[in-house]
Order: sequence, then structure tokens, then C-alpha cells
Amino acid sequence: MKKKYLTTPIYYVNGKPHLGHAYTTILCDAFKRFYKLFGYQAIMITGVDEHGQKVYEAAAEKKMDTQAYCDSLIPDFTGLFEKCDVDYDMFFRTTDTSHKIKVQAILQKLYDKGDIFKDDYEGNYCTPCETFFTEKDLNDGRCPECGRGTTLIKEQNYFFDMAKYAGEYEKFLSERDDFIYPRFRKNEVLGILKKGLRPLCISRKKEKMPWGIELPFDKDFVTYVWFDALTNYINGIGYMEDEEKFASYWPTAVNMIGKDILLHHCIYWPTMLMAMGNPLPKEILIHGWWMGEGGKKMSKSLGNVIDPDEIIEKYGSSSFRFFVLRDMSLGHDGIFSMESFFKRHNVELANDFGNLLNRASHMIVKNFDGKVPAPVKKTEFCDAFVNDFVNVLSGIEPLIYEYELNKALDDIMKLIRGTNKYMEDCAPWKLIKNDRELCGSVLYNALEAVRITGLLLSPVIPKKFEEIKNIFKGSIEPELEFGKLVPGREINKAVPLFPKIETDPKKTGKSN
Ligand code: ME8
Repeated sequence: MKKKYLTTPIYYVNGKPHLGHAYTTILCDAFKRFYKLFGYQAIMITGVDEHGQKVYEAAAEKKMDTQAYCDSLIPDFTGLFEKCDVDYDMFFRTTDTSHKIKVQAILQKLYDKGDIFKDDYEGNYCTPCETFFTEKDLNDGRCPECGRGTTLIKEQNYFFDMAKYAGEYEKFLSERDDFIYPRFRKNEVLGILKKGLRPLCISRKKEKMPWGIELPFDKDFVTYVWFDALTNYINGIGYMEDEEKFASYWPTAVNMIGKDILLHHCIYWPTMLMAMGNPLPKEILIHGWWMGEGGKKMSKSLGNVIDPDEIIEKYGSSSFRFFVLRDMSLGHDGIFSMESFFKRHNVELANDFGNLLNRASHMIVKNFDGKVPAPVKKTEFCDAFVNDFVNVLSGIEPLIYEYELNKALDDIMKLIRGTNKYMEDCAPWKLIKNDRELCGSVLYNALEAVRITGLLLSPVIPKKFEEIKNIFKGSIEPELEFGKLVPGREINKAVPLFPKIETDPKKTGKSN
């Protein structure tokens, strides 16, 4: 069986998870489910990044032991992912002993090879970004990434010689157009390589920042949080533990990240893997940011922060997942507005998909004793409908492999709307009076479209898909091929799955 390994970033536990964390994790879960639908053995891991100054300071602020502080936040992350219907195969924690042992073995290997060396260091550290910058990198003395202040650090430190692998990596990139998605990001990475790579500082003096994994060759230091965190991707799939699993999954890996951590994943990570002698992941997928209304970055002070918990509580996980996957053009920034959320739900789920689910099943239950009629009568019009449907359907799987999620969802909605139009044009509610055979054939085609579009949407709305299965008495033919619905099998009437959300203040009784 073909394999696929998908990862999310591991998130800092310096506060509760937010919309951005929910988004990448849902995205990764949806792709895992698409791959499974297309016959792959697909697994995903997510988790948390527990070391580093930011977490250390957050715990100190709460006057808590750092490990106890991390432990206390884990249920917030696992709880949110559960609410988002994420089916992860592993929840990774960087404070697990087996991870720490592997990180130390990697550090020792690179040290023994001469790829890690000690030197004087002077640089500016941005704690929120957990990233070192030179004086030249800064904007008016502030972090070039987040604009916040940095701290000058002067100490002896250990360095990883990234430049040693820059040439090999540049050659790799020049031969692999599909390594970084979206493709335009490759130029950004080549630009960084062209400027030349400096050695990467990979240690912190323990007396200043003790919260990390100790360097195996110098116990006065802990390793830099990114050197520890990035290795979760290989450590979580059997590196140095289950070599067979590692060898079969790792080359299929897709590391999914937000654009904020491009440097770490597209420069540090590939050069680290090359130094270790490991293959690179198959792809790195970089998505944009969710912004608040007005296109501003979400922030508590602007009052435009979206709480995924609250939306799921009110409107359900499927509508939330559908919106974030449908509305964000993958690779670009998106604006989260409640108005667009209501529109997507009401127009596409409640109206288009909801109507399709109801009509076909209700007519079959009422007029054909709840048994799927056989498509015995064919008209040119029915053939044209089936041909168009099959044409669009055949393009969806390749779109997913290309990460064209938006186009794929556009096409699924096209199939749904096309079937609604076919029903309106054929009017089976009139045909039942004078051409029962043709009516049965139209209803067969419509229910077959329900089955296939239901399957295609199942990675996006997995919870509602379980309810869609009830129409098919709990078991649905799994083939993504038109005509596999078995005539004569019994079905149930659909119950309303996507009630319209009332947004008119006069009807909801709310003032806004
Ligand atoms: O960077 N829109 O963790 P982190 C979309 N621990 N996605 C967003 C987002 C937004 N507004 N804000 C955050 C770290 N994200 C490191 C990662 S991996 C080896 C170590 C998502 O808690 C997006 O995936 O800051 C982004 O890359 C990630 O959260 C950053 O999470």
C-alpha cells in the first residue's frame, strides 16, 4: 500500500492554542483523510514544543515549575484538536525521554563529524520568535519578523556549520521544483541561500536559560529550541528506533507549516538532515496567515481574535472545518470574518448540499419503498449529466496531490450544484406520475451523486459524514466511481444536517 506521512509544526506551550494552531492541524488532518480516501496508508503527527526561553519565561511568570506548566496546558491542545475532529496518530512532546535521547545522539554525531564547533558569539535574540539575528538583520534594532525588541547575547556558544551543506542543498532545490509549495516560495529560499549562510548558534548557556536538552559533549549548555524541535518529524516516525518504519514513511513526508517559520524549515532543517545523512522530506507546504477583519493580524488588543472553541460550540466542527479549508486560498493569507463564515455555511452547506441530501432520499423513501431504484431508463440528458459528473470527478484526486485544495473544493461544489440543477431540469416529482422508470433512473443518479460528493467531502466534514452515512443505513459503497451504488439496497430519509444559521438581527432578537 502507498504510504504518506504528514506533520504539523509542534506548537509552543506558552499559552492556550488559537485559530492558527487549529487551522494547520485541521489542514493536515484533512489531507491525511484525503490520502486515505485515495487508498494510501496515511499517518499524521502533531504535538507541542516545550523547551526554549519563551515557555521558560511563561512558566516563571505564573510562578510554576516549567514542566508542570507545560503539563497543565496539554489538555488545551489535545482538547481543541479533539473538538476539531482531528484524527492524529501521535501527539509529540519534546520533553519525552526517548526524544531527548535521540536529540543528544544527533548532536553527538554532528559534533564528532566536526559539523558542530564552539566559538564566541554576539547576536540579538528574539524570544517570541526564538530566533537569533545579527545587527544587520534588525529593523531599527527590532526583530525583522515580529517587530518586537531583541536581547543582545554575548557568550561562548556552539554552532552548526550550515554553510557546509548550502551548495548541496542549492543543487537539490534547482533539480526539485516540487519540494516547496507554493512554488513561489522557492525563490525566497534561494534568495536566502544566495546571501550566504552563517553558522547557526545551537546552544544556550545553562546558567542563563536552563530549560532545554543538555548538550551531550558539554553539560554547561542546553541545545537551542529549534535544533531540538525540528527533529520531532523524524523522531516521531521511528528514527533510530524502528528503521523499517522510518525508511518507508520518512521519504513520503510533507511538513506543513505557516509562512512565519519558513527560514527554520527551508534552511535549518534541510541542512541539518543533510548533515545527519538523512533524506529530505518529500515536500514542505507553507500556508499563509489567518488575519482578523480588516486584514489586520489577529491580536487581543485589536479585539479581532477568533476563538475556534466558541465557533465550534455554537455552529459545530464541520461548518468550522469547511470554512477554514474552503475560504483560505492555500498558500496565501485569508481573512476570517463571521459574515463569510455564515455565507459559506448557509449557501454551500445548508442550501446546496443540504438540498441535494434531502431531495433524492426523500423521494426514494416515499415512492420506491426506500429501495434504491435501478437506473434502467437512459435519456441523452441523463447520459450528459453522468458524463459531465465523471469528467469533473476524475480531476479531483490529482488536484489534491497538487495541494490545489481550493480548486478541488470548487469542483466538489460544482458537482453538487450540477446535480441540483439536473434534478430541477428532470423534475422527478413530475415524472413519478407518468414515467416511473425514468424517475427511478434520475433518482439513482442523484443519490449516486450524494454518495460520491459525501465521500469527497468526508475529509473536510468527517463528523457530518458519519450522519450522511445514515442515509445509506450506516455503510456506504467506498468507490469513487460513478455507478457503484447498488440498486435495490435500502436507504433512510436524510434528516436536516445543516440547519440555516439565522443572521437577521430582527429574527435572532440580537442587537447586532
Ligand atoms: O513556531 N494563521 O510554534 P507556534 C495561520 N514551536 N496559522 C497560524 C497563525 C495564523 N494567524 N498563527 C500561528 C512554533 N499559526 C514552533 C514550531 S516546528 C518544529 C516548531 C500556525 O506555536 C502556523 O502553522 O508559534 C505556524 O507556523 C504555527 O502555528 C506556529 O506555531
